[in-house]
Amino acid sequence: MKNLTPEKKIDLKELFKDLDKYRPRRKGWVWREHVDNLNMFKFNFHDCSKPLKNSIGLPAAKYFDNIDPQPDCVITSEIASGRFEDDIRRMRMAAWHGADHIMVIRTTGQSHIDGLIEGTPEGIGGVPITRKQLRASRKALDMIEDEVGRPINFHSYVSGVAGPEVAVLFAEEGVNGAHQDPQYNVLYRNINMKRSFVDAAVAKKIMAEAEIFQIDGAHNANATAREAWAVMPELMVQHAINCMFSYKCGMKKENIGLSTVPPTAPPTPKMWYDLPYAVALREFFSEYKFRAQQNTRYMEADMDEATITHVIDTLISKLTKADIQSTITPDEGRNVPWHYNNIKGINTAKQTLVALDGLMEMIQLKNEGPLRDKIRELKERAILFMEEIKELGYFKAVHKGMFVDSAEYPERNGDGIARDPEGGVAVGTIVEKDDDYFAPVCHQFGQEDISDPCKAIDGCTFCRPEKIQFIDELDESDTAHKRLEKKFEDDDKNLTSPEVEWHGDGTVLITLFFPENEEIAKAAAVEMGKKMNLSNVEVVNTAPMHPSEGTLVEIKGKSDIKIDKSKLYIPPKKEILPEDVIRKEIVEKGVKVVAGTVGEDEHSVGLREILDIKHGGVERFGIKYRYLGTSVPIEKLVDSAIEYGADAILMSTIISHNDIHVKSQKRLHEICVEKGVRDKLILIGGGTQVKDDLAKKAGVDAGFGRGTKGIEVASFIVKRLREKK
Ligand code: Z97
Repeated sequence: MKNLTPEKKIDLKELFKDLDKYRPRRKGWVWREHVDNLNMFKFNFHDCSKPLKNSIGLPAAKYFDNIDPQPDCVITSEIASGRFEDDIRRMRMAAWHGADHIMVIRTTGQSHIDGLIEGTPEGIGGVPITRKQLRASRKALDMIEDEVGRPINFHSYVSGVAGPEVAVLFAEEGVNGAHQDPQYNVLYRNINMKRSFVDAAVAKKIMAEAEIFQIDGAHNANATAREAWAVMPELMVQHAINCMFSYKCGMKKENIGLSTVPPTAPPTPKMWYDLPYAVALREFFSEYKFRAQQNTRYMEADMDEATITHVIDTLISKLTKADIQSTITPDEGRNVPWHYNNIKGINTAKQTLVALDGLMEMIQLKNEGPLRDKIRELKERAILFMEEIKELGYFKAVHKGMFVDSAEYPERNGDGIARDPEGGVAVGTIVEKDDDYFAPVCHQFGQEDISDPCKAIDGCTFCRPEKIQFIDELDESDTAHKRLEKKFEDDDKNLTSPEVEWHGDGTVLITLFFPENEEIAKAAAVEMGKKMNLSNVEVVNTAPMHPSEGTLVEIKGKSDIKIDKSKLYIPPKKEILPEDVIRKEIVEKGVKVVAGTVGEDEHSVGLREILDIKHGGVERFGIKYRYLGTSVPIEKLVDSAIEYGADAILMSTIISHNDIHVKSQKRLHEICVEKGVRDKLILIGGGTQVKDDLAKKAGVDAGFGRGTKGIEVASFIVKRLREKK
């Protein structure tokens, strides 16, 4: 496989080639490489890691020499479009923004599938996935990690009654991280609890051998409980059960991660709940890793609200030194995780963590007062909970509905999730091992005292991966190639269309404000979408600004317009010199300009913006100017330039009927020639209708049209002065 280059899209046909021969190049989880005192531009970072080879920095990076510092905490992106062939592009975009943990999540449960189809029922976006999908994703990530210059962890779930088989598949295919928690299966998927723990023991053993990093499922109680903050004590107990069970199955503590979620969201007074909880967890589980995830329980459709909660949650991660910061797409509440929203989530985490660099060197959490009191209280409640469970036994405790009760322990509302130890999916399927039981596979509960159990079959698939059976596609009517036909066709015809998750899905999001109440605004917005020829128009968010004065509405819809790329006019890129270079040369040379609006023209705003320091005009770069005002005779501009010793004339014409702007430019050039100063002066024409090519034809050096920034003019002057030397 060839290396990726930033200018080129990933070649899916090439990616699929020889997949049967692909082998993952490493196993296990990789953390970021911390750098002590990282120097970037004029700044020093204390909590950052090795920078990327290729990346896209935060929007403000352009003011800071385009640096893109990477926090030392792993950043996760959850990708769930349901089509791995489209997800691959999203993974690449995510990696470029700073994600090094790519989690594929699904919208329907793998846990509902009882056995392997081929390889696994592991699904993405509700689609059962195959070895092919895992392999193609991991192979693409190999290339992507080379491109960005940092290892990327690939992650999915080991759950359901097919959990052990899924674990085998993941170990074979180089999956680096996985959720695994038997309590998840019991509580949320109603899998028989005995079966669930036996499966978990097998799965965890395999994961341990493959060094797969594990994340538990305690956070699901936050998402399920009626009052997500009331379950804090029990969550500690859930974490404890899974941590110790995993450790006893052979997992290293550093490969065990607690999945934590700050349980509240504004308008609650978040710090009173979320901070003590996070600190208490850190203290109880100091030997384990922390995967912090933002609160999604209270997220609905407002992107800004979700983002702000994410920032505050990330502050808590920083205060308690989380090892992995998960990011949810802020559109999760709308159930539309789109490409660019994955990136928004990653940027939110990156921006927050970088901004908080060094925070814990400057501040300290108080060891007395309300924080400590709350921590103590939470710990006491958790210990009491654990003691009751120990007395009852876990199975009986679950039977009694002790978990996910909406009251804070020891109070109980009696609405917990109760499961029957003799019920649930796959009940009665545990068979005790015979004394002479023998399984010829490594990393499983076979005959524990045999060192190489797979010798009997001449090697298992862990020892001899060439034995792995690779089936390209299971369902001939729904193959990756078939799904990609439309894309390949568009590529051949040079067509492009908007998308949010799948190639050319045509989805667009439109923001509208109506001076109406919410009901009218919603209905009007849908009508607008239809009149804009969109199909499947749906309101995804409304925000009343006032009960009657106005409502903001966001709609999504589909467009079938395709754009022919070969017919697009793409203006040539303007090469602008860096700010500090412009400033240095201008100050050295003492550049001066004369400026004015010519003809019968009283417009001055545009030209003033190009001149004044306030909005980044040429003055900002050290250019001195003499502004002559409006309706200036062209001759006066030239005389003034001579008298002032100017290097350039900036002549603006806004009114442009009869091509007056072109005529004025021609005149300016001629007067300068007549007065013998044409070689000395740089002549620049500006104005909304001005075009560079026509201006040059008229005899001036450059023309700047609508939307020009001061830096473009300053950069042009510097370049021209260099040529004149
Ligand atoms: C997260 N944002 O990252 P099924 N096992 C455990 C789980 O927590 C989950 C599954 C399996 C969330 C998204 C929520 N967790 C994922 C311990 C799901 C998935 O195939 O959907 O039944 O299992 O944690």
